[in-house]
Amino acid sequence: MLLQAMKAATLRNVTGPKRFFSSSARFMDAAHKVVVVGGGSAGLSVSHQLLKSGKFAQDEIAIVEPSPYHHYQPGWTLVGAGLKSREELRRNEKSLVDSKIQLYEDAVTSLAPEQNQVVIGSGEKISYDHLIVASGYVITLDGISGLREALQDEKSNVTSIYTYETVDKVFPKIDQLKEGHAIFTQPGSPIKCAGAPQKIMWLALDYWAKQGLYKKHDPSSPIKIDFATGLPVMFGVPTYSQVLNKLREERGVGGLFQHNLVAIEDQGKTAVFARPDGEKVRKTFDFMHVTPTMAPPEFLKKSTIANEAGFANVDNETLRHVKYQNVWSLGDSSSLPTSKTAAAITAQAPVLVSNLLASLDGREPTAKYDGYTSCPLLTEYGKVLLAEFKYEGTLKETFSKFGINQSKPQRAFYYLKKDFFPWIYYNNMVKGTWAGPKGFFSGIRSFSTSARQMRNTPVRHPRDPLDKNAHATRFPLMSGETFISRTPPSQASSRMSVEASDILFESTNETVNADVATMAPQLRQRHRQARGASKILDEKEIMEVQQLRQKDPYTYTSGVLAKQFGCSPTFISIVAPAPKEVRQARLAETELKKATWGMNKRISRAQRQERRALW
Ligand code: FAD
Ligand code: UQ1
Repeated sequence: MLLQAMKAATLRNVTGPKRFFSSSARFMDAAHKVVVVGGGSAGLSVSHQLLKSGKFAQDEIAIVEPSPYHHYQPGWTLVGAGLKSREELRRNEKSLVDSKIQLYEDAVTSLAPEQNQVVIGSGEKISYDHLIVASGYVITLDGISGLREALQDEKSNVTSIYTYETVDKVFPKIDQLKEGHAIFTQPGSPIKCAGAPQKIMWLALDYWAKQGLYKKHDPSSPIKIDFATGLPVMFGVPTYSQVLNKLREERGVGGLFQHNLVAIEDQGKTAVFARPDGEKVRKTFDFMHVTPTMAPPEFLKKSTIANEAGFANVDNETLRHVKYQNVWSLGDSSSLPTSKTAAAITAQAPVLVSNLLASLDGREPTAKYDGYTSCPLLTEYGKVLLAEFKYEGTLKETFSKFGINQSKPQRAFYYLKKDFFPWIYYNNMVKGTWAGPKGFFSGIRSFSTSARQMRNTPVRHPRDPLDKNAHATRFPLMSGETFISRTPPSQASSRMSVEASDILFESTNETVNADVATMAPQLRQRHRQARGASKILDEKEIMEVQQLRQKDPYTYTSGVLAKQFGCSPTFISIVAPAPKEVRQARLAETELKKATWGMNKRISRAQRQERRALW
C-alpha cells in the first residue's frame, strides 16, 4: 500500500510538511488548508491571491493539476489569425506555481465533500479545510458527430481554434482557401469566450478580402462566408449584438441563426445543422471553422457539488457553494451565470479570496461578484470592439467614462488584446497581482469592488515629495488644508549659498537672453533644443507632413514628424492635427495605463492634482 502510494504520488515535494507517516510507516492522507482543483487561469490566480494574503504557511495551499502545460487560451484566436504561435503562449505549469504552494501533478477523480476530501488519480485522498473548484471546461469533441475524425484528418478542411492540437492548423487552412464556401459555427449551448467563434471569422474575412478573394455583396466573390450559430443572435448582449449584426450585413456575411451544427458528413464536406423545430439543414463547404460543444469535467458532473448542468453550484455573488460552506468555485466550471472568460476571473478571484478569508476568520462572506465579464471582439486586423458587461447583460465598460465608444471597434483595444493582455496575464494575472479593469494589486489585505469604493482598501500614505522638502514654505489655510510652496529650481532660493547660485546661473559662450540665463541648467538645455527645432516649414513640406500623418497617424506622431522636419511638435499638431479616432485611441491607451496604476501612484497623482488646483 505504501509502495503503491509513493510510486503513484507525483508530488513535486513528496516530503511536504502536510504529508504524514505514522510510526508504523503506514501512509497517511495529505491535508491542506485550501485545495484548489485545476491550475488554469482561475486556479492559479486564486491560489496566488490567497498566498499573497500572508495567511498561509508553506504547503497550506495545494493545487491539483494533471497537465504539464498551462496555455494562454485567449491568445488562440491570434494563433488562428497567424499573429502568434501556440508555443509562445504556453508555459510549464510547474514554473507558474509558487514554491510555497504544493502542486499535485495528477487529476482529481472524485469529490467527497461530506468527508472534506478529494481523490486523485493515484487513489490518494487529500483532505482540505476549504475546497476551490477551478477545473474549467472540457471540450467535448464527440458532441458533434464526425467532428473528432474531421479534425484529425489532415486533408479535411475542418479546423478549430478551441484546442491546442488543432489551433496551429487554422491559419494554414485559411491561407490555403482561394475559393468556395466558408462556414464558421457556434453551438447553441454555453461555451467559453462566446465571442471567439466570430472573432476568427472576422479575421479570416479581412485576410481574404485583402487578397481580393472576398468581395462583399459581389456575386463574383471567389469566397462566400456564412456564420452558422445555434443562437438567435450574434452576441448575448443586445447593444453589442446589434453592432455585430450590422457589421455582418455590411460585410455581406450570411447569417444562419438557430442553426446548430450536429454532424459533419460526406468525408468532411457536408455540415448538418439542427433547427429548433427538429428540421435538419445540410450545407456543403470548402472550409469550416467549428466551435465544439463544451461541458464541465466528469468528476465534477457526477459529484454532489454539481448543479443539474454539472457545474459547481455556487452562489452568484459570494461564490460559495449553496450547500457546502467550505466549498467555493470560480471560472469556467462554476455555475456563475455569466459569459465564461479569463477577464471574468479577474473580478471573481478577489471576491472568492475575500470571502474565503472571512470564512476562515469565522466571519460571514460579504464581498460580492457582480457578474463582470469581458470579450475583446476582434472585428478585423487592427480593430477590437471591447464588450464588457455584468449580470443580465448590463454594460460595465471601463473606458466609456472617458468618452470612448466601446461598441465601436477601436485600434487601441486591438493592442490591448494582442500585446497587453498576454503580457499582463503571465506577468501578473496568474501570479495573483492583476485585478483586470481595476489594475494591479500587490496583496489582498482588503477588498474593494470598484474604484469608487477605495475606502474599503487600507489607507496608505506614500511619501509626498513636498512633505519633507527643506526649501518648502507651509501656509496653513482656513479650510484646514496646507498650501506648500517651494521655490522653483530656476529661482535663487533664500537658502541658497552664493557658490551654488553661481553654478546654477553659470554663463556660457553663447549669447543667451536674460530669461534663459535664469533657467535651471536642465530647462535651459530643453529650451535651446526647442529653439533649435523651430524651423518654419514651406508649403511643400507642410503637404508632406499632412500626407504622412494621413497615411499612418500612429507611426507619424507629432514628435516623430517634428524630429524629421526640424520643427516643433506644436507646429505639427497645428498644420496636421491627428484624426479624432487617433486622439481617442491615445486617450484609451492613457486611460488604460491609469487603470494599471498601483495604489501609491494613484494617491501621489491625486495629491499632485490637488496641489495644481490650489496653485
Ligand atoms: P482553464 O483555464 O481551462 O483551466 C482548467 C484547469 O483545470 C486546466 O488546467 C485543466 O487541466 C484542469 N483540470 C481539468 N480537469 C481536472 C481534474 N480532473 N483535476 C484537476 N485539474 C483538472 N477569455 C478572455 O478573457 N478573453 C478572451 O479574449 C478569450 N478568448 C478565448 C479564446 C479561445 C479560443 C478560448 C479557448 C478561450 C478564450 N477565453 C478568453 C476564455 C478563457 O481562456 C477561459 O475562460 C479561462 O481560461 C477559464 O479559466 P479556468 O481556470 O476556469 O479554466
Ligand atoms: C483582462 O484583464 C484580461 O486578462 C489579462 C484579458 O485577457 C484574457 C481580457 O481579455 C480582458 C478584457 C481583461 C479585462 C481588463 C481590462 C483592462 C478591460
